[in-house]
Amino acid sequence: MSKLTGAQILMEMLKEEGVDTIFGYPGGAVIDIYDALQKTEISHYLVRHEQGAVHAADGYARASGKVGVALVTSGPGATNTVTGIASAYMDSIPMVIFTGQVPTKLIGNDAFQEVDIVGITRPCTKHNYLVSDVKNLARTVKEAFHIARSGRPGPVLIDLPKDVVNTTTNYSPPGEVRLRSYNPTYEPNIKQLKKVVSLIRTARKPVIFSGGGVVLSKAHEELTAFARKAQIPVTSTLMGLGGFPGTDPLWLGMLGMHGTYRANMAVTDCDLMIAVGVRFDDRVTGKTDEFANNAKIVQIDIDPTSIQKNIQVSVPVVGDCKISLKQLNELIENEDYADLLEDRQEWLTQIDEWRRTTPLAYKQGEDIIKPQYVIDKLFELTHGDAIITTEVGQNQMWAAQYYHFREPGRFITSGGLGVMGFGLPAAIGAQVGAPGNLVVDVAGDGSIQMNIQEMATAVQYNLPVKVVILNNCFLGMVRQWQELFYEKRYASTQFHHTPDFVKLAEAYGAKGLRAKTPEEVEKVLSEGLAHPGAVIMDFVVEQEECVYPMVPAGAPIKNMLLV
Ligand SMILES: Cc1ncc(C[n+]2csc(CCOP(=O)(O)OP(=O)(O)O)c2C)c(N)n1
Repeated sequence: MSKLTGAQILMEMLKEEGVDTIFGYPGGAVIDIYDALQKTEISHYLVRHEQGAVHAADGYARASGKVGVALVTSGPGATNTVTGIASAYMDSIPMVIFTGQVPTKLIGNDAFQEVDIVGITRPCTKHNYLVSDVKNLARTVKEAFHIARSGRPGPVLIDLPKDVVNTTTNYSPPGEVRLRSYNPTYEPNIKQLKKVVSLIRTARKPVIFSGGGVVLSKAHEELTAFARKAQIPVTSTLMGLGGFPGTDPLWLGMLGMHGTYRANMAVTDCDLMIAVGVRFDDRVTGKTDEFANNAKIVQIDIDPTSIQKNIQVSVPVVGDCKISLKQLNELIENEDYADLLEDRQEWLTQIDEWRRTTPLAYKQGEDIIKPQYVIDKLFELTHGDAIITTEVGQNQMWAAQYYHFREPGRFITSGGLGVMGFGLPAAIGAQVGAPGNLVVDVAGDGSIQMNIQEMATAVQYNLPVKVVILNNCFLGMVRQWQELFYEKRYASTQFHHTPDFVKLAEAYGAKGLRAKTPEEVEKVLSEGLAHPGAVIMDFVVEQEECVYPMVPAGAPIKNMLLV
């Protein structure tokens, strides 16, 4: 057993947990931690705002499959992380956030840069800790990583008072974590799965509804095999994109407020819904009384508290998505579904008809760039191989609708909280977590200005992230609501001044490009994507374009506005 300071113990534990990357921002309360960190092999990325550190850790976690780690100081450093933590919590992203804290004897005294970050983040972390004794530090770190990555993943925060970090104590690595009240169920109940198999046999109009849980548990291969074997069409949430190939004939497109016509109609009409790794968010269900109300609903999820929370289900299955789908595949392997596939033909034909009725149509004229066209071209030029992060608003929906994701970890978006300013720092994290990949942030001119300062981080670390701004001079998504539901009263959604993004890119040391006409789109994209460093591409697009289809908030999802 050796004697180490709290800061040194923290470094030992980070190594033990396999951490090689941290995103952070220093301050007085964490200066000793930074001093210890400097002496390790762990890479630290100095961001320009603590919110950026947490979104970067989020993007890193999603692109790499590892736990994202952020380190910030006390007080304002800590409060600046809250949006990022809440976003990761809503999207179930594994993350550990270390915050500095004033010395234990000053806690509660309104000391300089003191804030009760444990209290503030209690409702938006999976768990959080204030370490008040250095002897508990190693075990706390071990538990935090275990909780963050196991079961339904999520962010865990550890608050570290300055004296705890400075005090010396005996250190030996803690053993296995055992938490009495926390034992996630990974293995599904086989009887429940057998019920699912028999429901598939009797169903005439089945649908699979896949969510972020499929992406997080990397169950995409199992899901694809399952859907193909049972010939069941698949739709997904925004977070579920990439869990099933967006180019497969069984793919219905996304469900919900901006879902495709065929997905929303199929779910309204289905007689069996197999929901995997979803929580039935209101953006997806619309009016819950009319959501798949002719269907038997199966819900497979690792988190028992999300089952039955918003929607009544017939067959609950608590378990890991990947393990559950693997077992379902084994069960249906022995089923003879040949006759059943014939019965399905009518359903699949109906879906094909819906597919033809209303595709995501738009007309690219000669003068003004349509935002959808930019994403179409981006998909074409990258062959669908890029990692796409998004900001929030119309840009996010167009990215979801027109970039056809084939694999998990390729669409990184703030799904649950919907944070403008997420995309650029998340792109930085994704680029670090999946080096060698092309990473593109699809942005609006509003959102990009929320964390634009992170361009400096990208340039400092030679991270070749590409930003595609769909520049409509509006807070487009809010303007769209005002157009459709407030008789075009555009209250505070128009920007009367926008910076010159090309010059801004150059000021940060990045490359800046602009396209003003449809014929410039491909040229700018090709040049920007091929550039070896960070780039901002500013696309001056149709100002009053809307995202369609659209289901008005709270309406049944079959009530779509189509144009
Ligand atoms: C931090 C934050 N503030 C406000 C909102 C509300 N909001 C949602 S979409 C949107 C407009 C986004 O505008 P822009 O980034 O320009 O993208 P566009 O919709 O035009 O593509 C706003 C203000 C939000 N989601 N996040």
